[in-house]
This record gives sequence, structure tokens and C-alpha cells, in this order.
Amino acid sequence: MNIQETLQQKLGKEIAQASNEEIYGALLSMVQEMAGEKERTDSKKKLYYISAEFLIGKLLSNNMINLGIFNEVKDVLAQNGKNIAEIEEVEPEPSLGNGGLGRLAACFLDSIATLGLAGDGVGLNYHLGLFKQEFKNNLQRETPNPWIEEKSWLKKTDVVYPVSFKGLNVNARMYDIEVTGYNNKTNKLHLFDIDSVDETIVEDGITFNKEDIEKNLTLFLYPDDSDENGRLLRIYQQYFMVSAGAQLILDECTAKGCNLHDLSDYAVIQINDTHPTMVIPELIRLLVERGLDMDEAIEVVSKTCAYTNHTILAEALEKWPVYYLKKVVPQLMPIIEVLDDKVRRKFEDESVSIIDRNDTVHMAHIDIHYGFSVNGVASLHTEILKETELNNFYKIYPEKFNNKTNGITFRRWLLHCNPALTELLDELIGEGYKKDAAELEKLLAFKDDEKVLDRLVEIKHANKEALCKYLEETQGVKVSPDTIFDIQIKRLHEYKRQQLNALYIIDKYLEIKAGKIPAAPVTAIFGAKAAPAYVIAKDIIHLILCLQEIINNDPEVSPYLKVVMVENYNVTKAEKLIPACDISEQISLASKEASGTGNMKFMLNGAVTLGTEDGANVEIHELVGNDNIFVFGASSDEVIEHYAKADYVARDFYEKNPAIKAAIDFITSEEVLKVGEKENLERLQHEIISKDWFMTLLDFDSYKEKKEEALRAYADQKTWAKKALVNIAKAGYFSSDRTIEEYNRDIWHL
Ligand code: CRA
Repeated sequence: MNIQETLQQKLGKEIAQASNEEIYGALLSMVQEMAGEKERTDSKKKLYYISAEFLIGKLLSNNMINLGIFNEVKDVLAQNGKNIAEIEEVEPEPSLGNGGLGRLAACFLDSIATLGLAGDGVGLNYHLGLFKQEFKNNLQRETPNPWIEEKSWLKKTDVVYPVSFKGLNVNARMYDIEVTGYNNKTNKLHLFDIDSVDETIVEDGITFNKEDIEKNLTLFLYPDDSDENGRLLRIYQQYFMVSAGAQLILDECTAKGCNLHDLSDYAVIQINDTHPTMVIPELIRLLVERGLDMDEAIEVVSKTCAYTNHTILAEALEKWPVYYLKKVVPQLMPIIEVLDDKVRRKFEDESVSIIDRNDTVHMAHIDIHYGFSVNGVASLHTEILKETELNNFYKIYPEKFNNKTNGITFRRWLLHCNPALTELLDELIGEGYKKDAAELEKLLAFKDDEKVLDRLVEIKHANKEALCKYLEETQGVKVSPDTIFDIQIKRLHEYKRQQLNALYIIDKYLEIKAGKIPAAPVTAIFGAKAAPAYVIAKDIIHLILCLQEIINNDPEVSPYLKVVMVENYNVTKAEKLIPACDISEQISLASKEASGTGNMKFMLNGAVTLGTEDGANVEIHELVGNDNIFVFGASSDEVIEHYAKADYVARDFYEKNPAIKAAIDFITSEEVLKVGEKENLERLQHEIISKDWFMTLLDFDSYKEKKEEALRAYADQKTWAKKALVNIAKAGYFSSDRTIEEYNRDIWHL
């Protein structure tokens, strides 16, 4: 049966007569069947990528691309008067992740399957996701983000594992999502869930009874941990995930002939940041239960587990009080004590112990001592781990440390989200780059080809028009595609410094008000969710929303400057924003952004980076050269020195720099107070002047100077297009296929 016939049969009517919802349902079932019929990857040894987040995005189009049927389906639909883009809109986006860490996991699953490697994901099935962001009165409000519908990509399985908490036994049921490789075999994403979860216990935004574990366990990703019950719930979730995951791994391995002593010949477990760390003591516990002695169990597990560190922010490195673990998973504590004891016998250095003198368990320390590999996610990040953050561990285990610079899947971040650019590339350099991203360099041959440069400009403009239409339809904001699209989209965090961008916008506003008209009009676009309990992050969103209201409604200013904060930023929105971007804002305080992956997506789609020498920006800079990136700000060495000497004083900048003072004073000016909340704005202002932990003001001048330079450079469209071309051509290095090949070569050995 061809696609037309299959769809008609599923619909029970002509395609032309069906609604978009019906067609989506039929396509979903067709694609699921096709994926199910594909061969599964298979090998003696298998990777388990275990992660609290998998930010997979909508799956229909990507699966169709990977199965090689996208264009045919699109054409069949078009012949029947239907539009694939409208059908894509029907699909809800799975809300299973927060930011880069979760999106990275999703890109990795795509690449693992594409390279034909046997590797499954293991995570949790959060019914209400992270949260849905709504703006009201210029403030962020959180509501549940349900995404599981009757017809969904999730397949309920009969696989159920018992999980025991103190005084509570539950069952973990496995749900599967097919992971299709691009023209290759398939893998699975296993998501564990509890049958008794009850969405109706959520009331008033996203609050719910945090103690009712049987009903709340898989409701939300990262439930509010500002109180003790919230933190305990996170431990319940983490243990539920790893205990079920560990049982699955042992089952699958024994089915293949593993005798448990040789577990590491059958499985390698990649621990994605510290959330799944308890898989180490849990596996040890299960192995001892199945007959291994403790020392051997520890050795076996250590040969099986590898750890990826995604952050150097001290507050993000998880530490759990012994007392919490005793309350939730007392069965793990004796094992963790043995692990700690072994460390203490071997090393005198208190700083590498697992349980510290305050009776707190350092999860990352378990991973480093009892895993065989520790990797950072960009060169600079790994160097900082080795030289400063984890230096005491590096001195003990230099051989464990390695770098794996992050990557992104080009299937989603080019083929799917930017079909016009993909078509141009196919025409100019052939399709080889789709399997070997390094071939994108062939594009450099067209660097001085005026016609090609013109086409790049046209494609960008068309993508900007599409975004304008989308923003108007979804949020009612009107912006012009003939302005420079300057975009900062990422989770809201002080270290990422959305507040620096906001201060620049205020400065610009004040200049325009004073009669200094900018050379080129700019549209500053933001997208960011703030963690519900992160007060200052929410204040920064508030400020940006206030600026949006003031500036866009000011006829003196809005012809030259507009501000748009995209509501509920997610993967789907990223796919529309990134292809339309001119300037990619990557302005974190140097040393703080482990890698960033948005920076790579923008580059691949021909945006030029305005950034600090941080995370993977450093590698982007090396690849594209000085002419094709705008770099500013203090270096990571300088920043690390400021922290060491504690000599950064925000107030000095405020008092001595009139532009900075004017911008900060504006936060609580009459204009802003008219549209904003005094308490929030004053708190933010005070934070910036008296603390500014991430040194916004240190880089203000150099940021402004570089940004102005970038805006001036944009005026010459030919040279700008050349910069865009070089960025696209050099992006091949950031394919997650390359990253996964390195993981496999150095860590997994599949
Ligand atoms: N926020 C880092 O901050 C990095 C991703 C993926 C992060 C990013 O710089 O690109 O991981 N870290 O490696 C993180 O979540 C817990 O730490 C991120 O997503």
C-alpha cells in the first residue's frame, strides 16, 4: 500500500474530507507502525543513557524525515489540499525537559540510532511536564503542561518493576517511545511511570500535596524544591527512575547471557548529570541481592557507569542530607557508607569524600569515584573542571577525565526547521553532509558567489517573515522582518545574563529618547522560562515584559527598537525562532556556561554569534575566525580571578559609569512603575547594584561596544551574508553524530 492508500484506510475517508486532527492521528499511527517494523539495533553490549530529562520536541515530522517519507507525505497531503505545517501544529510537544541538558539527551538519542548503535534512553514519564508559562500583568505564571493524549507516541508495555521506598512499595510501569535513526535502525526511549498518578490533585497553578507520593510521583519534572517536602519528592523521583532502570538493565543483560560478573561486557550506563547518580548504589544493592559480594559488586558497577558533568555552578551540584536519604531510601545508606568509607581509607583529602562532616552526600563524588569516566561538555568546561572545580579529583584520577564537546542533530535543527536552507545546500554541495556533517565545509567554495549570498539573504528574510506571522498570530505582537532579529532564547538564569541584554535595551531606549537615532532598527527577542522558585529570574522576566510594553507602545522609539518576549518558550518555538535569527546572543559570564547548544543551532542556521569566550562559544570562535563572530567581555581566567580575590564590586560600576547608572535607575523609574510591580523591580535593582554575582556590570561597556559593531556590520548585507555562510559551513563539527562517535570511541566501546 502506498502512503495515500494507507492514510485513507486509517481515516476511513478521503484525505480531503478529514480534519487536521484526524490526519495527525492517522499519520501518527502509520509512522508508529513503520517505526515498529524497522529493525532494532542489536549488539552484545548496549548503552543506557539515563537522564531526568529528554526534551524530545514534537516527533511526527522528525520521524517522517528519519524514515525517509517526509517529502512524500507532504506531497500527498498537498495534493489533497492539506498543509503539513498545519498538521504539525496539532501535535502537542512532550514536556519532558527543562533546557540544554534535556535537549542534548534528545539529540543524542537521534544520533545514537542514526549511527546504528544499540543505545536506549531511560527516564520518567512526567504527565504535566515542567510547567506551561503564561504571562499576566507582565509576570510569569505557571500552569500544568499536560501533553499525553489518547493517541500519543507512548506505548504502554507490560514491563513492571517493584520499587521500594521506606514504608511504601510501588510499581514502575515502562512506557516506550520509538527512536528512529535517520535511514537506519531504531532504539527506544523507556519512560517509567506509576499507575496511580492523579492529575486532579493539582490546584491553583502548579501546587499539589507534595507528600502524596503515589499520586504525585510522576506529575512534574523538577517539582518546586524550595521546601523539604519538595526536595524529598525529588529523591523519590530519582530513586524510582534508577531502581526501575537498574532492574531493566539487569533483566536485559541476563537475557543475553550475562552472568552479572561480566555486566560491563553487556552494558554501559551514561549518567546524565547527577540526577541519576543513585543508580550506582542501587545497582550495587541489586547485585549483592543476586549473589555477588560487596567488593565485587562495587567493582562491576564502577566498570559499567560513566558520568557527564554539565555544570560548574556549585549550587547545581546536587547534595542530599543523609537524613533525607534515610527517610526515603534507607536501603541505600549502608551502601553509600561503604562507598564513603573506601574513599576515606584511600585518600586523606576531606574534599573528595562522599559524605561530608555535615552529613551531606555529594552525588557527583559518587559518580567520580565509582564511575570509570568523567566528561565535560566543551573544551573550556572540561579544562575548568580539571584545573579548578574538580581539581582534587583530577589529581587522583587524571585518566578518567575527558572532553566531549556537545552537538546537535542536524535532522531537527536544519533539515526539519529550515527546509529552504536545506534545499539550497542540497543544490550547492549535494546531500552528503546529511550523513557526514563535515561536508558542510564544501559551502566555503561559494563564499564570494554573489548569487549564493543573495539566496542566503532571501532565505533568512523569508524565515523572518514566517516568524513575524507566527508572533502576530500567537501573541499579537507586530514586528517587521526588515529589522535586525537579535535573539536570546534559553532558560532564564542570572549567569546567562538576560539582564545584561535588558540593560542594553534600556540604554538604547534612553539614547533614542535623547534623539540619538540608531543606524538600523532592531527587534530584540527573548524566550525563557524561570524556575518557579527562582525569584530574581522571575524579576528579570518581569523587567523584560515591562520594557516590551513601554517600548513597543512608544511611537518615538518603536520604529527603531522593539522587544518581544515569547511566551512558553519550548522546542517548537525554537524551531521557528532559530532559522529567523540574525544575531545570536550568547552572553553568559565567561566560565559559567558549560557549553550551550543553542549557540550551535543558531550558527548552523546562519546567525552570527555575539558572545563571550565561554562554553562552546570558544570553539565556535576558533572555527569561524575573528571576522565571523563578535566576541566581548572578560575572559574566564579574569572572572575566576575576580571570584578568587572577591574584588568585583558592582556598586563601583554603578557609581562611576553614568550610562550604567542611568540604565539601572530606569528600572524603578516612573515609566516602568506604571506598568510593573514596585516590589519586584526594586528587588532586581537592588540585586544588581549590591550583589550582581554574575558580574553583569563588568561586561556592560564591552557588550555595548561589540553589539554596536555587529549592528553596523549588518548594514553591509553582502559581507554579513558571507559571515552567515562561513558559520553554516563550519557548523559540521557541532553535529551530535560527531559527539556520539567520540563517546562511543572513548567511553562506550559498543
Ligand atoms: N543548563 C549547561 O548549563 C549545556 C547543557 C548540556 C547545562 C549548558 O551549558 O549546554 O547542560 N547544564 O550539556 C545543566 O543542566 C545541570 O546542568 C544546561 O542545560
